[in-house]
Amino acid sequence: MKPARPELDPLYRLWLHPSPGPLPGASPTQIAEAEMESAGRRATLHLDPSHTELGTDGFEIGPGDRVIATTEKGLLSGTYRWLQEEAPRIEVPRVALRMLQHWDDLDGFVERGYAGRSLFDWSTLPDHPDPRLWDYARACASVGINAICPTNVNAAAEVLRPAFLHKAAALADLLRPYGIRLFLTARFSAPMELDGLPTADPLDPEVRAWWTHKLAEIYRRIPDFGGLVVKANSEGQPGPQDYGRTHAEGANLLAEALAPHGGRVLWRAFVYSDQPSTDRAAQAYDEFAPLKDQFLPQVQIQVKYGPIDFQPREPYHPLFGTLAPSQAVMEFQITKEYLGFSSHLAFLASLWREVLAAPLDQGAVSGAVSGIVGVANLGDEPSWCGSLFDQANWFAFGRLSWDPELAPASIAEEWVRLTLGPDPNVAGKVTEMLLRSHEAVVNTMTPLGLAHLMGSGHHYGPAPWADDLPREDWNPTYFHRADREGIGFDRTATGSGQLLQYPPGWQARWSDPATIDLNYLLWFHHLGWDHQLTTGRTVWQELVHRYHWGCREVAAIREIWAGLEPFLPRAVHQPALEKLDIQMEESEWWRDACLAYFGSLCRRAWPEGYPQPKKSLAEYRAIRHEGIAGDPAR
Ligand code: GCW
Repeated sequence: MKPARPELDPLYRLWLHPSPGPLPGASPTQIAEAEMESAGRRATLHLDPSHTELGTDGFEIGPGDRVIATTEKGLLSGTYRWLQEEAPRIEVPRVALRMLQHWDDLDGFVERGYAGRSLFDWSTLPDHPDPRLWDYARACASVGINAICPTNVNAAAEVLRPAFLHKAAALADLLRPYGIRLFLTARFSAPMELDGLPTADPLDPEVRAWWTHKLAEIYRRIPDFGGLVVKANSEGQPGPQDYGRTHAEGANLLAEALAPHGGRVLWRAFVYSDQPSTDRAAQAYDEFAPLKDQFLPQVQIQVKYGPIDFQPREPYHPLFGTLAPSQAVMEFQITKEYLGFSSHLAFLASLWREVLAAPLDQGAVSGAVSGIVGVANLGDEPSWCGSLFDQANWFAFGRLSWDPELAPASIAEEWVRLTLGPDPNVAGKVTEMLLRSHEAVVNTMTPLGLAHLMGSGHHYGPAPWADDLPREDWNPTYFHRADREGIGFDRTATGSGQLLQYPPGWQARWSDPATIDLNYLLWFHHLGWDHQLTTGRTVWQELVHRYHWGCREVAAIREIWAGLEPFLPRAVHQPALEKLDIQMEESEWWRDACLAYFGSLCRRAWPEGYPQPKKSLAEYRAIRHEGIAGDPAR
């Protein structure tokens, strides 16, 4: 059920001034005027094509409240930014493609969604778009997002049917004046499913002709269509390997069909073999690195930030910096599938900056990373994101994809000021909460470089003991490799060798357990429980310490928020406090369940000063959950 009047909820407004509402048919300049009108402030807008240094998306905010840009789209971006911060400056995006991808099924279910059902109600399109879509477009545009894909990468072939394209064209028309281009997901077997072709083999002439015609049809309806997003030969999706062809042959099939129209294909590199024999973290690199010279220029390879799967912390994916001359796009997950859904506070700019550091170090975000995409955390709940603090992640995603050098602290400060106001009693404290939050979540779930300890399938809650899934590399036990003697995944040269996929400088940083940043310790190394760390504790003691530290942090963050009650409207303060209460409970559950389990394996003395788990391991193992939000096995 859709909330009747979501706009009446105080969280609906996001970081923005009041909305001017739907503006069908308005030009970007008219939208900018309407936005200023509704904010009650006015700048003068100057379209000046001679300012080529601003590109098509950038702008200058000049003294005397002047916004200057070479395009209307640039003027609108500049207006939104001027409304956020008036100080004179020039802003030009560092990354060309800044895209939200929704994992929304056509029936409204949001895969890994924790904020209700899809914002895209296709039954009302093309004629009666939900007025909320204009507010969605302005929120995206206000943080520099310039592309969206509203359909799930686990794609339905129906997305490419004429009747659906007619609806999609209406959405593209609505988004266009906001400077946002529409992409769609393509199911690789669509020629067979939609038109009965006997094959989807990328080298088959009939298949090639099918895609050529399909793309021509799309561009007739949507002249500025962005392109296609494809998940192929990954987790059961069809793809070129079904016909003995490579990912490059598959991607190039679509690239050729898109080329005459100027579109692009975002081809995902989230692949792992059906018969796991090698380290799962190594597989995407093994598959894609040898193909790097074979992709057509219209292909952008979309790579998750880390080599496994959106874990609370991962080292950056070694495909970044490796794929040239092909282009890489970095994929973030704004929805917190592995970071506590919408009930935990985890400000993700901290995580994203960590994984952007390597490409930034190489001095070339635009070379190593030609685009940044984020899996949206949006749904039809009045708060859009499921909670106040998850709004900060949507904001941070936009800001960081515009400028990957921005410091998490400045993004946090900006969001807090725009969302909660400048009250000095509030601003600094909430900024501090955001900045401490990611590390807290990492430590309550997967400290010391552990990964993928979540409950199977729905990924809710801890299940480090789970070992019964059909694939070895879906099981937490595969990832942590703990037994009586030790814990961790040896990815060094003596182990899986995955570390050798990184450039020498990073190998040096991570190859020695004595010098590695402890945050990546058990990601790359398998160590005995009694191995001594630089902290003065053994591996076992450090694990206990970090789980407890994480929970203390969550408690401290909750306390800060509780203390802000007098300064914030109840309707804003109370729901967020309730979420923090859930986080507190779940963090303790995570800590105690994981320590009960690891403790049962290692059988070492319980470190002094740390309370033992509240329940027995058997009790934690007996906890079952069904009907969890966002679970595709619903
Ligand atoms: O993280 C995993 C999710 C799947 C998702 C997949 C992917 C869309 O559990 O739900 O499928 O990643 O990124 O393709």
